[in-house]
Amino acid sequence: MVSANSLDPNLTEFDLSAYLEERRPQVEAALDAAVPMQYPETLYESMRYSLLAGGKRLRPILCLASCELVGGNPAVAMPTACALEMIHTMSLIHDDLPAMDNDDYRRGRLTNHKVYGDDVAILAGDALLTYAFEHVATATQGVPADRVLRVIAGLGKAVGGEGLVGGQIVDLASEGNPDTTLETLNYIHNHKTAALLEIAVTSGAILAGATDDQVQHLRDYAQRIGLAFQIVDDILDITSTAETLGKSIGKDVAAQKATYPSLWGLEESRRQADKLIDEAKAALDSFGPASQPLRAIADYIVARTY
Ligand code: GRG
Repeated sequence: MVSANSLDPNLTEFDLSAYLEERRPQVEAALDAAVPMQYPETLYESMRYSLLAGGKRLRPILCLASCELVGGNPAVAMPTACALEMIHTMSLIHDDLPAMDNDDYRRGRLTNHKVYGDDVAILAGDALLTYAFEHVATATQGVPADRVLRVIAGLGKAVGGEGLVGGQIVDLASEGNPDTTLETLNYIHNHKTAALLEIAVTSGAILAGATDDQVQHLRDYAQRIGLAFQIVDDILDITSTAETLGKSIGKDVAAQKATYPSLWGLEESRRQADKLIDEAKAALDSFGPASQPLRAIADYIVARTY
């Protein structure tokens, strides 16, 4: 159990494990149904290999939680939740390619290109990325079209040159440069990691008809958990094991990549992550007790071990 509201000890405890145990199978089933096996089998097998390989499903769960937070039925956000996981998965497939991070393991199993080859892995990523947008546009039901358009535009921005792709290219350019500044490191992770978490949180609320004010509070929350998530990722790359994480560890040091612990040390990195999580939860104050799931997820982000 985690304390749902660190600012108000009178709020009841929130059982995040039970919440995640309820949500994750819903997301798994929706993903399985959204990308069924079909011709050409090699392509769909490769897409499903990575999409249905587990993972925390954090982005879809954040999207469903923010939809519910502003009074929406989470079912209307499920196609967007699935699209977020499709985009996240494709970014992992491409990130693991020999031309990028060259990783052999992800989510506890061989990486996509190790099983299907680079050519198929690139195409599986492309197909997941494009289908994500199609899926939001065609499968979202019972939501005014202008909200769906806002979500599609937001996803495009989060993924392209002003989002994941922009962050990745600066990351690649910084490899081997131990003098990378904090400003550049923040640019990389605000784009590579926080941008997708931001649209995950705001999209669910937009679909449910959130006000601009509510969306802004959620954006403030998401940007902070996004950076905290990456700081913890960097810490775990040093302190955890490949077995626990399901992927190679210590690669940042080997590639001479600047990380938060390399700039700040482990203790200060933990302190900064905790501070961001406190700020993220404070951004939810105006939502009251309904924000318990998002508060608990923020706590989970710093407490997680994988
Ligand atoms: C998006 C068009 C497009 C291309 C890809 C390769 C690339 C451009 C971007 C890299 C993005 C990337 C891999 C960022 C790292 C984000 C991150 C912290 C991933 C780990 O997320 P978890 O821990 O993973 O939520 P699970 O497996 O639990 O889902």
